[in-house]
Order: sequence, then structure tokens, then C-alpha cells
Amino acid sequence: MVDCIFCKIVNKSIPVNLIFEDDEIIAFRDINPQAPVHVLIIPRKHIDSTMDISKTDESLIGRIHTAAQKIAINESVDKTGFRIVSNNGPDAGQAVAHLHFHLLGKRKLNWPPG
Ligand code: DGP
Repeated sequence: MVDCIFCKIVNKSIPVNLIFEDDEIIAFRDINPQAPVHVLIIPRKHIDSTMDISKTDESLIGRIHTAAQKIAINESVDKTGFRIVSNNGPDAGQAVAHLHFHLLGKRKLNWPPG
């Protein structure tokens, strides 16, 4: 997608602090961290939001979560705990219309979220 900032990150035209990549997924540190560990995990493929995930994306979504396990271990939050959040649409404050999962940890996370 031409005007998608995360597609530009996937295409390496915007630099990021990359912490994980495979043929379908990349993960990098959020530019505006909300916790000591704040990683964004995204599919390379452009998908606007959860509402645009199709049947053929089911294994991709699973892979994102097994990537999250590896990232949690590498970031040393696997034992202390972490949160995976995906904001979808205006009420959730989704700012970037490219499906992404925030992995947050290394601090006590409040519930319910704001
Ligand atoms: P959301 O509100 O769920 O759409 O969050 C989008 C996140 O993306 C937000 O926490 C900031 C992050 N972000 C936006 N642009 C960039 C960027 O250019 N680089 C990095 N590393 N993060 C970005």
C-alpha cells in the first residue's frame, strides 16, 4: 500500500529498530513506547485491521503469536508477563491502518485499559 507507513517500514524505506523478522512477519520497537518493552509485530502483507483478516490469513495470525513467544523470551518478559493489544478502528484509537499487535511489558499493566 503506497501511503501506509508500516508498508514503508516493511519495504525498508523508513528505518526502525528491528528485533524480529521472517518471511511473513516483522517486529520492531514502537516509536512512542508506553512501557519499557513495547514492540510492534506486523504482517509484511498489508491488512487494514482485524475486520480484513481472511480465512487464508489464519496461519499468518498464528505465526504472529508464535513470534510473540520468541520476542517475549528475548525481551525477558516471558516469566513476568506481558500484554498483546491490537487496536481496531476509531474507538480503539487505531492510528495506523495496517494490522499490528503491540507487545507491552516490563512494568505492571493496569486493567481495565483506558
Ligand atoms: P495504533 O494506535 O494501535 O495504531 O498504534 C500505532 C503505533 O505505531 C503507535 O504506538 C506508534 C507506532 N508508530 C507509528 N509510526 C511509527 C514509525 O514510523 N516507527 C515506529 N517504530 N513506530 C511507529
